[in-house]
Amino acid sequence: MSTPLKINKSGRITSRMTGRMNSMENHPCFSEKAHDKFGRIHLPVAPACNIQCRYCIRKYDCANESRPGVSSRVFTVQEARERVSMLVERNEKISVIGIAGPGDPLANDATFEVLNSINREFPDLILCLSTNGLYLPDRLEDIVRAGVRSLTITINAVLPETGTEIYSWINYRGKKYTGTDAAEYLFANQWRGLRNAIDAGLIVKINSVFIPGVNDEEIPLIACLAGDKGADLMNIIPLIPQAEFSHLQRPTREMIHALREECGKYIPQMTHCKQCRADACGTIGEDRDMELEMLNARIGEEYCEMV
Ligand code: CLF
Ligand code: SF4
Repeated sequence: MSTPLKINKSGRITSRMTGRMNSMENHPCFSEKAHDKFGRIHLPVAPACNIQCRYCIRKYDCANESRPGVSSRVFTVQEARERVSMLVERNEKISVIGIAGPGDPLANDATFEVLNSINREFPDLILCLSTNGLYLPDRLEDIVRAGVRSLTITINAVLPETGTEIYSWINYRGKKYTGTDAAEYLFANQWRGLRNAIDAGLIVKINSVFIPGVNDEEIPLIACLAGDKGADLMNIIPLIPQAEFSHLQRPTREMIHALREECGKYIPQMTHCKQCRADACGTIGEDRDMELEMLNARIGEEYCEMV
């Protein structure tokens, strides 16, 4: 069941579709026009992951690297709530609260506690999740109930054989899988989750990590399938050579540009991604240190109490 365009008697687009359009227009990642007008806060409440990508190194005490999978520390649910309350009031540009790790949001129950709580307190903020998709079919109802409006699924391959080169293992419903079994479960859930999320009215982006010599030939196929199923946007992310892929080259700008050109035939391409940290805060590319922002907010409050 796809989301119908709902138009009322006076010709106005209503309900869920208006929500979708607002979410797209005011989201700094989904809309290039919005990327310097609006900002986002990533809440690092999700340290655990349910799969192992061969390019991933997670760090929970890292101040000086700027890439996905790192954060200064992991927040408790209470800390995450406090930060949103304080920082949103001080920064009118924040339109999105996202959970993007440092692990997989759907492998951590704290994700849902935080989302439910923020949705109750700030229903106008766009809630955003980024996931590998393994648990998407299982948790979609919870995601929708928590008020999430935008979703990113990282899909790196279509063929299970390619999947074995990218993923060491997955852990699904208490069982560990490796090889093509792991890839088959993961891919089936990613595509099913994608279709269900679109049907549920979420705006959906696909992230694909461009791993030269491993999945470059499959990325256009991902673009074609995702576009065909109704995903809104694709973000081709150049590999950061590390972990088991430390011997590979990061793709050049020209390589990325050529692949985006090809994939753009099937689905709109994102070109302004900055591969953010799991605790990013502010506008894309002009991140602030969230702890420093909190300190300033507290000093400001104390000053107001004194005068
Ligand atoms: Fe964060 Fe991702 Fe939501 Fe954006 S980031 S969870 S969709 S609010 Fe954006 Fe950062 Fe690129 Fe991600 S620039 S890494 S695409
Ligand atoms: Fe790392 Fe994300 Fe892959 Fe998990 S899904 S291993 S957090 S890159």
